[in-house]
Amino acid sequence: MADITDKITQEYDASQIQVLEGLEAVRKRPGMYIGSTSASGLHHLVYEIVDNSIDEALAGYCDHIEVTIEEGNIIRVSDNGRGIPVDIQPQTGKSALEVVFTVLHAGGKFGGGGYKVSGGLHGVGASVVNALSEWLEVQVHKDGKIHEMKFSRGEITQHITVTGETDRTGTTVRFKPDPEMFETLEYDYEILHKRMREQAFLNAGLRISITDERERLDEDGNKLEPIGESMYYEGGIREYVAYLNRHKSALHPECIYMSGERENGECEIAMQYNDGYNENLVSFANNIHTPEGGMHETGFKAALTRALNAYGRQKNILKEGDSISGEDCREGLTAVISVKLTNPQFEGQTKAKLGNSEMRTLVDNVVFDRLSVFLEENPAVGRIVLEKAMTAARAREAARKARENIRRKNGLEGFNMPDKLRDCNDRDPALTEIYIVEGDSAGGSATQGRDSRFQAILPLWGKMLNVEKARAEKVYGNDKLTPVITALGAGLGEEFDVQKLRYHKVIIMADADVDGSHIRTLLLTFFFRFMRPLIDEGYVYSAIPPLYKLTRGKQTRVAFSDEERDQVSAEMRGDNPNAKIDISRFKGLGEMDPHELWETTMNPETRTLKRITLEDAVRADETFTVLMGEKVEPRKEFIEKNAKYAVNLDY
Ligand code: TSJ
Repeated sequence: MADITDKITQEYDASQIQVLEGLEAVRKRPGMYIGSTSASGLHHLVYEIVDNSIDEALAGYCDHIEVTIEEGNIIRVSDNGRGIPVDIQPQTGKSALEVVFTVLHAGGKFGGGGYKVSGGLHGVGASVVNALSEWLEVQVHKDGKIHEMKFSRGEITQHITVTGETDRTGTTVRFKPDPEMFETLEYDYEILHKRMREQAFLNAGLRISITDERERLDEDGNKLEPIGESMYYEGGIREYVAYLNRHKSALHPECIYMSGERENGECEIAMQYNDGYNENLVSFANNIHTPEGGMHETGFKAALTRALNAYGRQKNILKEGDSISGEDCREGLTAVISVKLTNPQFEGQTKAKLGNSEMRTLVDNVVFDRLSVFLEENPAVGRIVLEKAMTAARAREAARKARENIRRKNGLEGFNMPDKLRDCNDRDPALTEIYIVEGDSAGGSATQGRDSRFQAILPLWGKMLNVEKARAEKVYGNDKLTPVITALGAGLGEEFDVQKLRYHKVIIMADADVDGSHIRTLLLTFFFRFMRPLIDEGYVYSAIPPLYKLTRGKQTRVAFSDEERDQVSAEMRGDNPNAKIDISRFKGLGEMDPHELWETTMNPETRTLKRITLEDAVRADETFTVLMGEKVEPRKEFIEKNAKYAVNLDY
């Protein structure tokens, strides 16, 4: 008897040690498991938990998930699934519930059955979340009872306990991220909301609700109601496409939906054209966003081009010698591609690209077959789509001719710099920078204040072109943007070549007011759409001019925020509480003298630059679409909503 007890205790100890070593590894190198310990990692914890409930929904046992941000940045996730099994399993002497939260990569391995594609992908993260939480508690409603278990930093603090009776089933997890592990603990409702909406779109018929219960006060200090939204999309990715096109004018009322499956996976595609010129492809593999594309996108593009060319020829819409390229076929197209497969291979720098070539074949076959049938059955839509692609093809040809013209006029490439450009002396792009400055007077100060060895100045003035409505060839002829294109020297659109870039820092310098943020939005949108590698490779910056100037006698200092103003003012006052400190607000860059501008905003030793991220550019592009797009309603709404925050349009 003693022997047996001993043996069990020993085995238990051994597995217990493994468990602790596993979770210790997570706490030692959290970045390995959740990417980072910044805000992104913090939000990742929620996705890891929610993914488990989504798997339960995919298995067909759960149709509602609730996500709540509680006071104190505690997260609660609740579902109405079967409830994690709580009975002790003979092989391990542990419950599935305990294993899920204490063993690394345990999820998805137990239970059996379930959805064939979800295995091994989701549900691996509960123990990671547990290890990185100051505390975590889980409640399982199952078999008429409420079962509860608690943990702290991955270690059990309360074994499974029955705390009451229930007439429903489901799982609820609450956790508080560990302050010892994360740089920030503040959850961003918008980030979680966006992710939950995306998941609701991807899982048709699943309701996902999100609530932010944290206290919020209005200007008068009164408590505001909690915010939240319950999201349920019967139409799944069809509704996703409609949502992505919500600020655009669609060319055909219904989106085109296609789906199909093979033994190794399944795919769903929804697409709809709008009257704009941008391509908006959003793809997923096993509900995971793949912003870098991959095989499923490749298959889609190839089949779309083939199907449209074949249809155009067959119906004699495309004449002898006419052809439409892949890009022509995707002008003004919004599409969502979602594939599900057993063994997804995620590749690329950010593991955001799907490598499985069988998904190319699957999506290609499904799209070519289903789209051909659709066009045959909907000739009115077929004609509209073909016309759109043919117009794009003609525009592209015109743009090519315009580019050749410009080249011929300029003679050899690289000479003929814009009149307004005050170039620098150094010619090595790696060492030089260009300031694109709003307004002639600020341009003057910048030209006088700069270090002309490595800093070039290009002033822009007047109203910029509305890029949303403009095609490439108009951009070429535009007198505001041509100097930017010529000064950067790397071309435009498909021909943009970052190797030819003449400066490795492209710095937008505009006022911190509404006009300034408009110029920034315009330039970022332009770069995003026509010089994308410039953004992707991190060459674009925003200069940060100061907001305040503080003077005490002969001493002058500046401040970049209200807090800094107060702090600097206190420092300048020192021990002399009666000192008179004059505080003035800079009204604009044009108001600063060249020396001030150099010291505060241009001198690499003392300035602050904000590097523009892809996210900043996407945000600018969205703002731009709303502000300048064809649709009046969203624009009015946006301006009304943001009127009092106009200054925050700043990127
Ligand atoms: F993983 C987790 F603990 F973080 C978590 C799991 C968190 C949340 C909010 C929910 C869940 C979860 C797990 N919801 N539903 C389930 N389902 C199961 O674990 C389950 C239930 C029954 C059976 C069965 O075969 O009877 C199998 C499984 C996998």
